[in-house]
Amino acid sequence: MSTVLRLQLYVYSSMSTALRLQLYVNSSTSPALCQQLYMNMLTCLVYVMLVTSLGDAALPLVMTTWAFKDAAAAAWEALQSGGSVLDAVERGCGRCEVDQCDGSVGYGGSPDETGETSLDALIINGDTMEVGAVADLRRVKNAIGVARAVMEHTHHTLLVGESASVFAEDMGFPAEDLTTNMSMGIFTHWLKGSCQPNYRKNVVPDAATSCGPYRPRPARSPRRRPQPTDLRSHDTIGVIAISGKGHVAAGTSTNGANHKIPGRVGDSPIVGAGAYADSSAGAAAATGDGDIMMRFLPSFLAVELMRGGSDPSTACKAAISRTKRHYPEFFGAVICANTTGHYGAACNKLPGFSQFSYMVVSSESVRPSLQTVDCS
Ligand code: SD4
Repeated sequence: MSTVLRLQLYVYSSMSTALRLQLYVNSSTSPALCQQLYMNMLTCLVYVMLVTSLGDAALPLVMTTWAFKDAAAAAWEALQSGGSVLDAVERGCGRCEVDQCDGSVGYGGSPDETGETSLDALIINGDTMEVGAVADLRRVKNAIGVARAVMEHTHHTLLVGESASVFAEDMGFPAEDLTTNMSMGIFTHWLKGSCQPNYRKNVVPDAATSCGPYRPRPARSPRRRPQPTDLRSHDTIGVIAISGKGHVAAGTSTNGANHKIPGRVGDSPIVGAGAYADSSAGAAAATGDGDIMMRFLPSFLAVELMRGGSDPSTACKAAISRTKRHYPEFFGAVICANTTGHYGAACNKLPGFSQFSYMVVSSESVRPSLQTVDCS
């Protein structure tokens, strides 16, 4: 057979496998058959392009919520220097704790009703399903480090409040004042403004106009107060790290919500809410209104959907839609990645929040690249 044309097409799919399409044509092949073969090949190509367009896919992969570039770089650097995915998550979150990312991670942000900053953090090992978390942590800056210490030096999953701080000090974390001029300024401004906004409802004096102390309001039908509106300025860091061998880890760190009631714990340190990872499926992390989002375990839901075959964007969207069904006005976003290195994100569209930014680093990009997704 005299080959007159051999057309080869290699397509590298997202799963790090190469697809090779070859078309052999010889002089006895009829033009009609040639055309048919060529069309078939094009169809194949379109199919593969569709599959690969679900998001760039390359491992290892690091993803963070928001435009936290330095945190993404720190996580990536940890992987590149031989660290584990847990190291990457810890380094990424830890970077934001030091940098006080957006004022909503680490010390000196989100003063509570008494002016104090407290921290929430979580880390999860998707290989072993070990989890360490701290909530309402006081006096200790490195919340993600303490979360990891809970995972590695206890059989518990979550430590909270003063006892978590004592645990941290015992583990060698320095005790420091988390208050800064900035957090004090936010707090005094809030006090001067009659403690508006706040998270109280059905109390006397009326929480919509006055500071506390509050008592329950003796009313027959509790009045539903709308969710405080200008409490969106909080941007938790969530980090997902997936190694070249498919080890998956995730974590979060945040100082929660401005003017929260002391003792309040958000979604970030709650496994399945703030983050989730399972090396047999993928990982997800959430940011936004934790009081609402934690009721729906969006990270767990997204990972389970990816396990069932959903692509990461679809899984993230479904996690957002589940919450939205009950709370159409909630503020939130989710990032998702599966074990093949596909990733995606989704967010709930609100006035003033139509796009969500997140960072991605992979063996393809090497430097953190800013990605955005349109909210819906
Ligand atoms: C919380 N989810 O404590 C955190 C805050 C946050 O973007 O993510 N803001 O509710």
